[in-house]
Amino acid sequence: MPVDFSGTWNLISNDNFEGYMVALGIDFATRKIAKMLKPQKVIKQDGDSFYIHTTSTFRDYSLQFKIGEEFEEDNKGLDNRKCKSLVTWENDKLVCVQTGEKKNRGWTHWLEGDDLHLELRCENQVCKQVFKRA
Ligand code: VLP
Repeated sequence: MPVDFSGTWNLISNDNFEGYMVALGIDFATRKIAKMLKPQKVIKQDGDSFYIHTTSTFRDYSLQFKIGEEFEEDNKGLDNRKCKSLVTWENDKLVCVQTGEKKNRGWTHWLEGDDLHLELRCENQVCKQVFKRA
Protein backbone atom coordinates (compact mmCIF):
# COMPACT_ATOMS: atom_id res chain seq x y z
CA MET A 1 0.00 0.00 0.00
CA PRO A 2 1.35 3.44 -0.87
CA VAL A 3 1.61 6.05 1.88
CA ASP A 4 -1.47 8.18 2.49
CA PHE A 5 -0.92 11.63 4.01
CA SER A 6 -4.64 12.45 4.01
CA GLY A 7 -6.01 13.92 7.18
CA THR A 8 -6.10 16.90 9.48
CA TRP A 9 -2.88 17.57 11.33
CA ASN A 10 -2.00 19.92 14.18
CA LEU A 11 1.47 21.36 14.74
CA ILE A 12 3.15 20.10 17.91
CA SER A 13 6.74 21.21 17.38
CA ASN A 14 8.52 23.75 15.23
CA ASP A 15 12.32 23.78 15.35
CA ASN A 16 14.23 26.71 13.80
CA PHE A 17 11.19 28.26 12.12
CA GLU A 18 12.83 31.59 12.96
CA GLY A 19 15.98 30.73 10.97
CA TYR A 20 13.87 29.56 8.03
CA MET A 21 11.83 32.78 8.06
CA VAL A 22 14.97 34.94 8.26
CA ALA A 23 16.39 33.05 5.25
CA LEU A 24 13.15 33.82 3.38
CA GLY A 25 13.48 37.52 4.26
CA ILE A 26 10.32 37.66 6.37
CA ASP A 27 10.30 40.94 8.32
CA PHE A 28 10.67 41.10 12.11
CA ALA A 29 7.07 42.02 12.92
CA THR A 30 5.66 39.20 10.78
CA ARG A 31 8.12 36.70 12.27
CA LYS A 32 7.03 37.67 15.80
CA ILE A 33 3.43 36.80 14.96
CA ALA A 34 4.25 33.77 12.80
CA LYS A 35 6.34 32.01 15.42
CA MET A 36 3.46 32.04 17.91
CA LEU A 37 1.14 30.23 15.48
CA LYS A 38 0.07 26.61 15.76
CA PRO A 39 -0.94 25.93 12.15
CA GLN A 40 -3.17 23.11 11.10
CA LYS A 41 -2.64 21.16 7.87
CA VAL A 42 -5.41 19.54 5.92
CA ILE A 43 -4.07 17.12 3.34
CA LYS A 44 -6.16 15.46 0.67
CA GLN A 45 -4.37 12.82 -1.33
CA ASP A 46 -5.81 10.96 -4.28
CA GLY A 47 -3.05 8.72 -5.60
CA ASP A 48 -0.43 11.14 -6.87
CA SER A 49 -2.67 14.22 -6.64
CA PHE A 50 -2.32 16.37 -3.55
CA TYR A 51 -4.08 19.26 -1.92
CA ILE A 52 -2.33 20.73 1.12
CA HIS A 53 -4.07 23.51 3.04
CA THR A 54 -2.14 25.11 5.89
CA THR A 55 -4.34 27.30 8.07
CA SER A 56 -3.67 29.56 11.02
CA THR A 57 -5.31 32.45 12.83
CA PHE A 58 -3.01 34.81 10.88
CA ARG A 59 -2.71 33.50 7.31
CA ASP A 60 -3.62 30.50 5.19
CA TYR A 61 -1.74 28.86 2.37
CA SER A 62 -2.97 26.26 -0.05
CA LEU A 63 -1.18 24.18 -2.59
CA GLN A 64 -2.32 21.71 -5.23
CA PHE A 65 0.01 19.53 -7.27
CA LYS A 66 0.60 16.22 -8.97
CA ILE A 67 3.73 14.17 -8.45
CA GLY A 68 6.24 14.74 -11.26
CA GLU A 69 4.45 17.76 -12.75
CA GLU A 70 6.29 21.06 -12.31
CA PHE A 71 4.07 24.01 -11.40
CA GLU A 72 4.34 27.75 -10.73
CA GLU A 73 4.08 28.51 -7.04
CA ASP A 74 3.36 32.08 -5.89
CA ASN A 75 3.93 31.69 -2.12
CA LYS A 76 1.23 34.30 -1.60
CA GLY A 77 1.08 35.50 2.00
CA LEU A 78 4.38 33.76 2.75
CA ASP A 79 7.40 35.46 1.15
CA ASN A 80 5.43 36.20 -2.06
CA ARG A 81 8.32 35.07 -4.29
CA LYS A 82 7.38 33.03 -7.30
CA CYS A 83 9.20 29.79 -7.92
CA LYS A 84 8.91 26.61 -10.00
CA SER A 85 8.04 23.68 -7.81
CA LEU A 86 8.34 19.97 -8.43
CA VAL A 87 7.26 17.26 -6.01
CA THR A 88 8.52 13.70 -6.36
CA TRP A 89 8.50 10.52 -4.32
CA GLU A 90 11.74 9.49 -2.70
CA ASN A 91 10.74 6.13 -1.30
CA ASP A 92 7.84 7.07 1.00
CA LYS A 93 8.90 10.70 1.36
CA LEU A 94 7.29 13.57 -0.53
CA VAL A 95 10.11 15.84 -1.71
CA CYS A 96 9.51 19.31 -3.14
CA VAL A 97 12.21 21.35 -4.88
CA GLN A 98 11.32 25.06 -5.21
CA THR A 99 13.51 26.57 -7.90
CA GLY A 100 13.79 30.35 -7.90
CA GLU A 101 15.65 33.25 -6.37
CA LYS A 102 16.42 31.42 -3.10
CA LYS A 103 19.04 28.68 -3.19
CA ASN A 104 18.36 25.24 -1.78
CA ARG A 105 14.67 25.93 -1.27
CA GLY A 106 12.23 23.10 -0.73
CA TRP A 107 10.51 20.80 1.72
CA THR A 108 10.05 17.14 2.56
CA HIS A 109 7.01 15.46 4.14
CA TRP A 110 6.98 11.99 5.64
CA LEU A 111 5.05 9.90 8.15
CA GLU A 112 6.68 8.52 11.25
CA GLY A 113 4.49 6.43 13.52
CA ASP A 114 1.26 8.43 13.85
CA ASP A 115 2.99 11.74 13.16
CA LEU A 116 3.40 13.89 10.08
CA HIS A 117 6.85 15.37 9.67
CA LEU A 118 7.86 18.38 7.59
CA GLU A 119 11.33 19.70 6.90
CA LEU A 120 11.42 23.18 5.37
CA ARG A 121 14.66 24.28 3.71
CA CYS A 122 15.92 27.65 2.50
CA GLU A 123 19.55 28.51 1.83
CA ASN A 124 21.50 27.18 4.85
CA GLN A 125 18.46 26.95 7.17
CA VAL A 126 16.40 23.91 8.04
CA CYS A 127 13.14 24.09 9.98
CA LYS A 128 11.68 20.89 11.36
CA GLN A 129 7.97 20.62 12.10
CA VAL A 130 5.98 17.72 13.58
CA PHE A 131 2.19 17.38 13.41
CA LYS A 132 -0.25 15.05 15.16
CA ARG A 133 -3.62 13.93 13.86
CA ALA A 134 -6.39 16.26 14.96
C1 VLP B 1 6.24 32.80 6.08
C2 VLP B 1 7.04 31.55 6.04
C3 VLP B 1 3.05 32.56 8.39
C4 VLP B 1 5.87 33.26 7.46
C5 VLP B 1 4.72 34.24 7.49
C6 VLP B 1 3.35 33.65 7.39
C7 VLP B 1 0.49 29.40 6.53
C8 VLP B 1 4.30 21.85 3.00
C9 VLP B 1 4.18 23.27 2.53
C10 VLP B 1 2.96 23.33 1.63
C11 VLP B 1 4.57 25.24 3.81
C12 VLP B 1 4.29 26.05 5.05
C13 VLP B 1 4.78 27.43 4.86
C14 VLP B 1 5.34 28.09 6.06
C15 VLP B 1 6.24 29.21 5.58
C16 VLP B 1 6.22 30.38 6.47
C17 VLP B 1 1.79 31.78 8.06
C18 VLP B 1 1.90 30.32 8.43
C19 VLP B 1 0.69 29.53 8.02
O1 VLP B 1 3.91 24.08 3.68
O2 VLP B 1 3.14 21.43 3.67
O3 VLP B 1 2.78 24.59 1.21
O4 VLP B 1 5.34 25.57 2.97
